[in-house]
Amino acid sequence: VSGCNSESRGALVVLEGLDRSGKTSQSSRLLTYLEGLGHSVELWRFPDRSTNVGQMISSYLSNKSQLDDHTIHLLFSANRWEKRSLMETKLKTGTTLIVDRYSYSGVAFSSAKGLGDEWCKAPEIGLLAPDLVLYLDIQPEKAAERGGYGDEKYEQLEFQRKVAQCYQVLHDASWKIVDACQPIEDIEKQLQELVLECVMACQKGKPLAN
Ligand code: T5A
Ligand code: NA
Repeated sequence: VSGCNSESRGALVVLEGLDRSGKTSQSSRLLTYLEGLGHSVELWRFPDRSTNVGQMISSYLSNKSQLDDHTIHLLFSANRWEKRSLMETKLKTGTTLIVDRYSYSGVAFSSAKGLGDEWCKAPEIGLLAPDLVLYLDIQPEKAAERGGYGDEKYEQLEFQRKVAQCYQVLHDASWKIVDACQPIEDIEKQLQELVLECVMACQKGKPLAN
């Protein structure tokens, strides 16, 4: 692990927000930025559609299969659990992970369907806690205008309005809320500062939490 002493660990940085809020665009910019500074860094995303569980999720999202709301919730969670130990290894050996969606998506999208908050949170207990959550804040109406929604399950304005409300009660101390309606480069600059500060704190020994 280049340039790191054995004590220093990577940071777990999560991007959250509504569909079309700009998470994927900003995640790849952050990757380029940190790589440019010589950090060991990887870009991850959930759902991870490459696994068997991920393929079931992908089929559901593209309306090729139907699943009970509880079942799909547990599959999204299982998809994070199947990556947990690799995630811990990467972080402990000094690699920073930029993660496009995580547990907050899991809870916000399922509670927007009417499942209970506590029930939604339960299977997330024991996953690694992010060091920083970057919430890309956009009005559902504005997001819907961007490049148009595709055919995926949740890409509907009425549903995204509910998701936005559900996200609002999930904030915790790890969250930074960024206005996602600014120009891409302005958002990029703000995220760079927040992430760099977080990466430094983790290198200096901020403990990894569940
Ligand atoms: N889900 C996910 C659950 O229900 N439970 C879970 O546990 C998890 C993990 C997965 C779906 O599954 C749900 C949530 C989702 O509905 P996904 O594969 O992550 O979805 O796809 P989306 O989040 O929908 O990804 P999108 O590609 O729609 O949105 P992004 O990544 O937020 O946005 P991005 O960067 O692709 O940008 C969208 C468009 O906007 C433009 C871009 O160029 C692009 O055209 N754009 C901007 N335009 C103007 N100004 C800016 N600042 C812009 N930034 C980007
Ligand atoms: Na995306």
